[in-house]
Amino acid sequence: LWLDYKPLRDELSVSYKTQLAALLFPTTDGTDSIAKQELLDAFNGLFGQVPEQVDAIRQQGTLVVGTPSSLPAMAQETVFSHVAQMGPEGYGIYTATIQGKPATAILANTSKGVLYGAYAFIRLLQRGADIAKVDITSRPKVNLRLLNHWDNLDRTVERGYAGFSLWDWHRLPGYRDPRYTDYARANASIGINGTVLNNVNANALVLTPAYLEKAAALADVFRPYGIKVYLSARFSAPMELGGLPNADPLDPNVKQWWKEKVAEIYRYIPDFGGFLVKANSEGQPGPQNHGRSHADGANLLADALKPHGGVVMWRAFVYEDTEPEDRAKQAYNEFVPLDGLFHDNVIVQVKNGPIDFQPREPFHPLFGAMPKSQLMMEFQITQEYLGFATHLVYLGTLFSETLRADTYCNGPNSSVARVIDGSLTGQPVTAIAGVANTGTAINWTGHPFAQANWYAFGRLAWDPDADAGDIADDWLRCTFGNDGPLVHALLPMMMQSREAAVNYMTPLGLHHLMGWDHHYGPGPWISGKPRADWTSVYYHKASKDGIGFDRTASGSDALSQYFPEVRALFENPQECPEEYLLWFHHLPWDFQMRSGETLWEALCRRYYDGVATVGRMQATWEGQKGRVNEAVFNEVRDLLAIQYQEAVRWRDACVLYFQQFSGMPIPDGLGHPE
Ligand code: GCW
Repeated sequence: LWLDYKPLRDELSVSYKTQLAALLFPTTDGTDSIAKQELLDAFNGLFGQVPEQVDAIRQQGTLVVGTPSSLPAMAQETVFSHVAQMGPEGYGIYTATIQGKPATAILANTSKGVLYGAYAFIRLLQRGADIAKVDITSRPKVNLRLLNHWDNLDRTVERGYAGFSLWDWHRLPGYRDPRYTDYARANASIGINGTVLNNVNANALVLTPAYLEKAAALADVFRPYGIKVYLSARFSAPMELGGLPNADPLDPNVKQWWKEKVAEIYRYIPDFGGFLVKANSEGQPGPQNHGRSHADGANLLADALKPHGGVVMWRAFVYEDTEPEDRAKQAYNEFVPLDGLFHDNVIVQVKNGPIDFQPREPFHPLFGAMPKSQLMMEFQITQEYLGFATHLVYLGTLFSETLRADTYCNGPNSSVARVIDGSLTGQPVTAIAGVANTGTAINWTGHPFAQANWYAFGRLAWDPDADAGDIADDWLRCTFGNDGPLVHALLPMMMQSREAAVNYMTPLGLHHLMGWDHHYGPGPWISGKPRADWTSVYYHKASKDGIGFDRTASGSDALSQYFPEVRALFENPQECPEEYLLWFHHLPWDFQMRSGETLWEALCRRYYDGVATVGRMQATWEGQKGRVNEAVFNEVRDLLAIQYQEAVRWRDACVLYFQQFSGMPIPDGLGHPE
């Protein structure tokens, strides 16, 4: 992963050897010890020197690491005044004078902060930064930064493309695979502090003692890395496990069952984080089965967790059993009326967009629309709709696009990031989750570049305003060594990759064109399934008269769920940003685009551009031969070749399918179908 401490250039090594000759780092617990070992390993790998461990600052080249309580003799020094701004997880890295001598310091309030600071410092070294003048104070803007594993108890992973589940339930709790430690280390290095172990399509068995004991073993491994364990709870568990006749959230026996179950969980896992729940969605049981609301259901579990300090993450990814009028409206319709009814340890977990992790969606209208409730973000790191672990698609840009989108819920500058980090609403619990892309694959994520998506998620969870390009730059340097020309070539490739995928799959705001059920290749022709909203024709609505989903007042009016400024942005097809055009509008094939092209021409051009970009990505990668490990080079080269073929297939399938309605020729000069 990005923690491969490859030797740096000689000049850098020489200066780091002098600047970091000694280490003053009194350890107080397991977390501190991990931080110290990580620093020693990194120094050894990066510049081949293990610092002398000292208990007083020397004249030159001392790195001081700790907290006011682990370094009491220094706590009055000026540099320690920064600690007040760091909170429980933040850290600072400074070039400072301590006890009258020059030093470098990594400071925090807690050993967890020290661990994060150590990883941040290592990152500086991996980048070859000048550490003679460092002044960094950083604290996470979001409290709970979680991975959601859609891992089943039989080790299959729903929408997982990187092998089987990392959790070897069969051999747990007795055998603790060293990979659990590696997993924790990787997550801690990017600030992830929680993990939901099992699939939201939950098996109630995970709540039985046999599995709780196994989950507790994982929690023990993760704890010193600052990572808490959470579980997905099946709402009907009181019936399945407890033999109760129903799971009605207002039934005293059901309440009692959850209360006891939660107390039992905390006996196994004293710092258990809480539950994630998918209820009344895609066939999962929930409070509506008993005539109750999502708020009743969430509060039932929240009340049971409350005395122990746990939270409930209640998903807003719901859609009705009946045929929807527009699925994009369902979550908002069901949840907005419940605003203010959720107890204070409930967070409503909202997907980034209103449909389902498509290559591009506008932000979900729930962000900003429930000011009296706590809302959190759910991104999908695993590439369910973005070419699995076969296509190279950097998602930092996708995540960032949503986080930066302005909801206007409090006037301008009310970005989605400001909603979920609590700065607009003041919500005390803030959280962000990413559906994990990890598995037993030897490189963790299947595609070597899919590691960057895990990495980018963690970094953006810590700081939703961070720049996706800077993050990719860090990832490249940490992963492939601090190789300037390589970064110069690969950074633009990564930054264009998501737009390329949008273009060869679903350009101009199209969505849900993928093949039935597997969600991999193209399937714009998909129709006649059990639900209309599980088809493609429902979403693109292509016919002789045009293409696109009218979500304005003349159509489903989903647009009215947004604040007026956002509505104004999208309402008029002449002004609507082209990336969202067919998301909100149904337009004739000869509609005039701002470029002067017809809609049909623009659509074709995007499809052809998408393919051409993948061709350029292949050429860029070829240029890195000899600069990256040969096995990784070959794997990425071969995967890009598959991606190219499949981009062609997406393009040709979609263009030819839509052409039967447009009846227009493929414009000249776009290239030829292969
Ligand atoms: O994206 C869809 C997936 C389902 C998933 C569901 C959800 C876990 O196709 O596999 O189920 O969303 O998010 O609940």
